[in-house]
Amino acid sequence: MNLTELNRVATAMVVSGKGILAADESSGTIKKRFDAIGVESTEGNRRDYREMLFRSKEAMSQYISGVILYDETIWQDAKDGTPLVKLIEQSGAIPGIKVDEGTQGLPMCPGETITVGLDKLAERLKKYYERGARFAKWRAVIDIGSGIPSMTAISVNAHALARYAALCQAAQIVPIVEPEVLMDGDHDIDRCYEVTSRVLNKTFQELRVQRVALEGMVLKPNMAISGKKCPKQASVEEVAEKTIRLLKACVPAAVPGIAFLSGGQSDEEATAHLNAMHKLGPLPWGLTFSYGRALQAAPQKAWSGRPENVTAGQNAFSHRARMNGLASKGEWQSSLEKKAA
Ligand code: 5MM
Repeated sequence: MNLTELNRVATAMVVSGKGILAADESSGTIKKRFDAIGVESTEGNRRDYREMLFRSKEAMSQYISGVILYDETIWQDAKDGTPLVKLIEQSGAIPGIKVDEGTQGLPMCPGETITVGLDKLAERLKKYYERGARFAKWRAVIDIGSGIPSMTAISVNAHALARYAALCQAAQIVPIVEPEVLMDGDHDIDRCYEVTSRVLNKTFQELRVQRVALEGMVLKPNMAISGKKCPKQASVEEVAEKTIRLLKACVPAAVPGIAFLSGGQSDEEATAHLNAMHKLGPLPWGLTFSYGRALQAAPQKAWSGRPENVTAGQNAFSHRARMNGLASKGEWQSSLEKKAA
């Protein structure tokens, strides 16, 4: 393992002014997104959509540091025969790959899941590296509800995240470690804080036990935020203050960067929260976005599967990428959104 190189890639992934495009929707998830805009989820349509994003010159060259791909996408070619991975590289962004294989019910723990995909992972990583991937992603899912999460779910998911991260580093691939505490319930921000704190502490404990080099990884956490169904929604300032307090308490400064998931926040909320956190600096790590829905909802709607809408889709993507790029420096203002509308 070349730790200097892993650290170089991890640092580039979280460089100020840029962030990561999470375009790694599995076939089931992209179908849901396409259903919402009335587009059939065929292999060709999935390729055309992602090619549109990766050919968005402004977004990709100025605001996107890396792209997380799904297995199907990393092997796909653009319409003109150029591998999609090459389009990403040519834009200056780093290609990455989601390597988990989704979740399964966790035995003895009703309502909880374990993320799977460790079998043959070393072999898969080797092929992904040869294809151009320089980082990977694995997402653990922790739900908050009555009596959950159990320590069992937190513990086994942290163990799997660390197993994955160690395998990635051995294959010279930077692991994005994503322990997502879902924001689906009616819990308040303090409950999210408490659960996320337990999850992060356990995750870093496992990472240390399994000798993962913290300098060669990126953390992808949720923010400390109210559950979607909570009657009392925390303000932007409260989310920012509690998230930074939480991360400072749990994430060692040796980690080069943190790139948030959006988790179901609206586009503008996700941007406003990241921006507000940067007002609380200086921070010990790079802090940016690794959004899926909060970057793609607008371009998906603008595109709607029509070739004549490609430019509109690219403009919508470039706008969101620029807004989040500014937020990653604390330079975003809501008036910039209104001007664009
Ligand atoms: C883009 O969505 C990713 C893939 O999800 P599935 O494996 O469930 O299809 C997802 O892991 C994503 O990378 C993160 O959750 C962040 O995306 P959001 O939409 O929460 O910003």
